[in-house]
Amino acid sequence: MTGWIDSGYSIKAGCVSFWYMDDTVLAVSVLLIVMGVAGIFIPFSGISETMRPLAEFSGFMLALGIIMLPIGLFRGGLPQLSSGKTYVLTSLGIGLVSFVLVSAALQVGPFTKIEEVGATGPTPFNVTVIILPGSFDPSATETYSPASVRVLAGYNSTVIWINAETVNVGHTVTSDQGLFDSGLFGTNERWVFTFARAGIYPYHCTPHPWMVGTVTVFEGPMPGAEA
Ligand SMILES: [Cu+2]
Repeated sequence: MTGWIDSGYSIKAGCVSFWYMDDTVLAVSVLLIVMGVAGIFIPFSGISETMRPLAEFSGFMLALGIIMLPIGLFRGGLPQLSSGKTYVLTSLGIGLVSFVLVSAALQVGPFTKIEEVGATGPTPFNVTVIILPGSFDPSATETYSPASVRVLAGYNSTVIWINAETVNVGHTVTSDQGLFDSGLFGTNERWVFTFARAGIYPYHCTPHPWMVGTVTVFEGPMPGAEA
């Protein structure tokens, strides 16, 4: 035999060819399997999130390739292998097909539903308050922006203050009730604070008392949460 992909002759130059392949079907099936595996592996490995919607289609390609593979391999008849090799190959084939079918039926492994990947609950996000340029000016009407934020404890109760001054000026986020104090943070710097309990938290800037804001924290069920 001259190579693995070698069809048409069962006896060539006195050498019995073990494989009776259909080159085209075999090539297409291998291509489908490679594309299917890649299409499943890449999204779920985290390399590329944008390919995730392709995963289910890739699973279909993989299954089609697995079905076509034996058709391509054994078109001219079953390979003349020793009983031991035939047993191993048959077992591997049945095992692979069973794994794919069972995992597809159970919706596990590479066939996990796309919407079930990642966090199951609502995704927490942060609230940002910008300290506007010119806040250091006593005549400034807008300083903390927005001046009043309403958050839900444990859901979006982490607040980020960003000093967006265009000149070098330090500001603070200081609780009127003495509950928290950022200390001075400069231009383009930020301060982060997470509120754990419900309440109304007025705050101000220590060197610029005209700068005032309020964080109102609520407690309750998370939006979209069950029970
Ligand atoms: Cu200030």
